[in-house]
Amino acid sequence: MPKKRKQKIRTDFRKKHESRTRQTDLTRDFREHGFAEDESVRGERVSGKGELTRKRTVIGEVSEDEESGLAVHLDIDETVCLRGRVLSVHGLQSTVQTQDGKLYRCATRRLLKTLSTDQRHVVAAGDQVLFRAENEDEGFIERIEPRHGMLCRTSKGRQHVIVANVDQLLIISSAAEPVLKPNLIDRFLVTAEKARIRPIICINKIDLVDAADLQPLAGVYGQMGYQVVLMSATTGAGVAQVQRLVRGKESVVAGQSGVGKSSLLNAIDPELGLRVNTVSEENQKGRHTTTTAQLIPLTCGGYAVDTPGIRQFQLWDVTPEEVAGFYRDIRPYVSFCRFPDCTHTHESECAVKDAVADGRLDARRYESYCYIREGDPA
Ligand SMILES: Nc1nc2c(ncn2[C@@H]2O[C@H](COP(=O)(O)OP(=O)(O)OP(=O)(O)O)[C@@H](O)[C@H]2O)c(=O)[nH]1
Ligand SMILES: [Mg+2]
Ligand SMILES: [Zn+2]
Repeated sequence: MPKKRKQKIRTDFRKKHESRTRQTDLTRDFREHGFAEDESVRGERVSGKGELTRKRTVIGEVSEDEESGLAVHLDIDETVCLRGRVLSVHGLQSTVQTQDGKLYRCATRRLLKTLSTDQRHVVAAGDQVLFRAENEDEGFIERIEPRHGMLCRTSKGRQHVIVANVDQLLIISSAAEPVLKPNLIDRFLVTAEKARIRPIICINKIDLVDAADLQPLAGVYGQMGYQVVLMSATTGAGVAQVQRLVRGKESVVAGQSGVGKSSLLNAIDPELGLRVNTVSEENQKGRHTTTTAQLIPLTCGGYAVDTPGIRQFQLWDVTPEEVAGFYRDIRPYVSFCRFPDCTHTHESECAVKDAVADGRLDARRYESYCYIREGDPA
């Protein structure tokens, strides 16, 4: 547990006067990205952190563990509160489930909303919360408990917590329709390494290709110690293996639209009946069928979190210097570079580049490292 100390805190508040102008059409953004917004705003870092200005003093505890999300632990009267888990968030309302399975529709206390300003939404699916019940099925979220295992991305310079408190990340990609994007897998791997969530790489739709063609790629990831599953939600190949991996665990399922995230969950647990949709014939892209992240209890035990497909996945709070450390295959070489601050891009006597040159390091992985380091969108 992180150390806590009770004190008055000067908290950062969202700049109320700073209007966030929407430059593009909302509906179109939603169709293209699954999340209603555009991704064009980029900072000079690999990933953004919001700018904060206004301050206000509140009473609470400061968590010294920066990664837990909300750094302020508010003082509230716990005796009048219920504990619950946020199953999903719809705009200003969250669906919260108590331990005995009751569901409440909850709004969020105002103070919570103004705290911790660099988040896109205050409450995230998967959050453990304390809430005050107003009646049988409605309430107010009073506090969000410190988070672990968060899947985050940058959204208009702010942190978007897609889901909190999960054990593992199922990175779903498809062998075809839509075309396989290994660089996106790498981006999710960086996120998983940073968040210390176990990544599992699932390559779906192997029924559409010759599975032998996928072996080199699967081999590269396997050698780094990552679990790789070649599967097909349609034929059922590999589904039992994924089912064993998710049983009793909390897993978030992420990837582009149309790769088969909801189909995979339906294959694992036919009771779910999640909505799926065909991939567009003209551009081979998904149709953003799933629109909100939601926690789903699995018959085999544990939870899965289905998420909307993301076209671009911009990392949150990763600096260029950190990237190599999140590449398991590059990391072992960095201490052998001539310059201690080597970026492994243009320097001479770079052990990383030498390893690429003589085939010890996969050239595609190195290229994807360079892209991510530059902060280019996937
Ligand atoms: N051939 C083939 N098609 C698949 C497979 N898995 C899923 N599909 C199809 O791919 C399409 C998209 O599947 P979904 O499960 O909706 O994809 P998703 O990743 O949940 O997409 P979003 O919710 O939009 O993010 C559907 O037409 C599925 O039937 C597979 O293993 N093989
Ligand atoms: Mg879906
Ligand atoms: Zn180097």
